[in-house]
Amino acid sequence: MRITHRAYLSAAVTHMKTIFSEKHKLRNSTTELYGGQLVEPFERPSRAEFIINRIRDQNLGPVLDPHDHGMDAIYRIHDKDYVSFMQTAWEMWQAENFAGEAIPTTWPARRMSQRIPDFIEGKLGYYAMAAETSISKGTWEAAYWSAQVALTGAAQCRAGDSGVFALCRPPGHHSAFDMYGGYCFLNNAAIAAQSFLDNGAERVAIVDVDFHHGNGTQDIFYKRNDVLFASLHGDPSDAFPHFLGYSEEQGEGDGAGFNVNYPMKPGTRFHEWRTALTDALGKVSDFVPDALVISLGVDTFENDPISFFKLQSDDFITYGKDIAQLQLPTLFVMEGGYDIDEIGINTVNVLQGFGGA
Ligand code: Q9C
Ligand code: ZN
Repeated sequence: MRITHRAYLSAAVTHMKTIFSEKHKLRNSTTELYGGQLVEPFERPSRAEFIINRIRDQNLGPVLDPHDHGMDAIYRIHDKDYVSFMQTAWEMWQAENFAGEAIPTTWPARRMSQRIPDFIEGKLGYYAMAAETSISKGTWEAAYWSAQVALTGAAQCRAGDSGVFALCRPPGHHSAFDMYGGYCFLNNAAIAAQSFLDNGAERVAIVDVDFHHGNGTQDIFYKRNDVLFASLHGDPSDAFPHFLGYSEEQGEGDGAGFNVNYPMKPGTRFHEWRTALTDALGKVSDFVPDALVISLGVDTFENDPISFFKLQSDDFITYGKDIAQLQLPTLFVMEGGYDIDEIGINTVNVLQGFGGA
């Protein structure tokens, strides 16, 4: 028998399951429109590799492949015509023999027609909420499996796990009913939340701790009272997605009061951020949900290359513990985080904090 001392050396064993698919690698576009140039995308395959490696090094728990839950759960959140567009956009773009990846250039702006054009350039502008996100070969397949990772995580929670990590890539929270952008194509957290409701939950809370406002998730549930959405993020006046995420956006109709935004200014440190989190978690507790979904972005980190909060690595452990205090079945769904060197440490710190490590 071979004896290894790995288990003794590892800092913590929390036995949280991770759902992960190698299919994320199919999302490997080579261009992002940034600062007037085409650069290597910040949202790149190595992000997921650093996270999964850290999970394995720390013996967080078993890593499971997703089950295929099919298209129905996706259509519960997304428009069928939008999904068809996503499935065929790269083929349509290629048919035009353009040299580069698919990037929109024209939008249905104020006082223009909202009809969906036939030509691919027009369709891209219609369905995109931002232009940094190039579509390329494999984008749809990766997005599909990312949603299946979230759905499988939700199924594990329903089966009785108190905390599960859905290592989704590409991320999802900027994607709405019929919109992509901000590196997102399908809203994994929203799809998972809806799957809880469709399998017996009466209420689900989503807390979005990614640096960016979860505009897609907010929009999807804005008029509903069965999903409480709370988001902590860079003030849209200063940060992407620029056009949603203000504190006065509190929900509409049945959803009035069930949307809560905490925009914060450049340089925000953990103490202030945690005050907002405490307030959000209090609202979650009052809502008495059957399950909690955390849109987990670690781009709040002080060294993140595209964000402006100042959280430090230990702070991620602290807020993981804060979330655990709610004692709700909790699904963590991976969103953003672009300081590749620390992304594994910061992400797993949240999960270990939650697990009591
Ligand atoms: N000057 C997620 O974190 N562009 N998406 C930012 C910064 C888009 C972030 C430009 C950022 C999208 C899932
Ligand atoms: Zn983000």
